[in-house]
Amino acid sequence: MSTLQVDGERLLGRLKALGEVGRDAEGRLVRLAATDADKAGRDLTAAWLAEAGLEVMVDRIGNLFGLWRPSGCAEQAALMLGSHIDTVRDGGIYDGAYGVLAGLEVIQSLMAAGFAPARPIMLVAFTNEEGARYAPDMMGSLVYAGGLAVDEALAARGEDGTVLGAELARIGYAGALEPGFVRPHAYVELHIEQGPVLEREGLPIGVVESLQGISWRRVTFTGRANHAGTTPMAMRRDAGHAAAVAIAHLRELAAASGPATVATAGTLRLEPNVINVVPRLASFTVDLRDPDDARLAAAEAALEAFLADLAEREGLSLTVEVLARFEPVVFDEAICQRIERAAEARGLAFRRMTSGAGHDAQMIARISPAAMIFVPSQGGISHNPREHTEPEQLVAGANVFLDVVAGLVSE
Ligand code: HGY
Ligand code: MN
Ligand code: MN
Ligand code: MN
Repeated sequence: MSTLQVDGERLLGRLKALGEVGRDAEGRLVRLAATDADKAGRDLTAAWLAEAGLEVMVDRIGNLFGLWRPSGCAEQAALMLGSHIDTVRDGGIYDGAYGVLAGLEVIQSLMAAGFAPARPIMLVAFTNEEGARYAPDMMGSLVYAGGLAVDEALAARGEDGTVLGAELARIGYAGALEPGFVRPHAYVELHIEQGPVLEREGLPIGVVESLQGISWRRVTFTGRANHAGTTPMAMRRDAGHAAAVAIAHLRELAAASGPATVATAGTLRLEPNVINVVPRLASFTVDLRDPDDARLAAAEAALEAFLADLAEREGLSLTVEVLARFEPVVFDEAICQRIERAAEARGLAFRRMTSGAGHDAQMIARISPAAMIFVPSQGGISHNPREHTEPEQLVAGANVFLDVVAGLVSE
């Protein structure tokens, strides 16, 4: 049994404090990437990193780093711990923030225990993991892993008409470091499950060995605005109607694809969006996911065919923009076994699992061995203010994280 322990009170206190940063007038947590709310969250996190004695750095895509490089480190390649502190609109306080703050807690607990790591430890809060303001999601880690050119990412335009690069400069987080400046020795991410499995099986720890494929599209139908009262139904070119038919079809498309396929239309915009005008334009997003890449590709093809046929039948024009496409990822078996041993040593039951949610680990797995640790989500709820994990579960996860990190920097 490990003698190392995190300071649970400090971790839970910081989670609560960061969870209060970025509340809107209705009290909703909205820390979208590169907004003033994100800046406030970054500033608080950076202050904690500095207080802990870490070297604080920012790269060109705004990834925020805290580096612990004790003198005499035999190795150069750092162990990387990470996640994100941006949130969705009206999100919970644990998604992302838990992994970043537990990473800081692990480093400070190792320092307090007089631990001498053989290699540096680099903590990172990646920019725009959620993709709620700029697509694609997991953007900061994707750029860091070389999957997206930094200048292309900085040019990303949000639905609000802003450009990421200008916003990062405005909030003071447009760093000079080239992303990817350190190739990690390994990467470990601690995260809430955001799903129902661990709670349903009464397990405190999830050993995340894989992550499903993700595909995001923006679909736009364009028809003709017309009077709601004078235009006979057969004469309409109603973009809103087509969007409704397409969104309603997603359930059938997912069912036809396979038991694990999920499909979501999370955003919808009508123009001119007036009660007595037939919509000229309808723009909505489709988020498709499946653990099997071939099945995901087949579902994407089925969606595109359905949309084209619908546009034809309705006399509408159609544009489909692919916003993100990430293949399923298999994480590092050796790190997964370390997580299992650490959970066992603390008497914590666990199971192997795949992640339904996207995470920064899926990007960093492109450049280094990576794996994740999950803790339960109450009711499987996330991306929702009711997101919750019990304090003792949060601390247990952080202690397993501590043991895995201690093991990875001991040789
Ligand atoms: O979409 C996702 O799964 C991630 O939270 N960005
Ligand atoms: Mn997350
Ligand atoms: Mn999320
Ligand atoms: Mn995520």
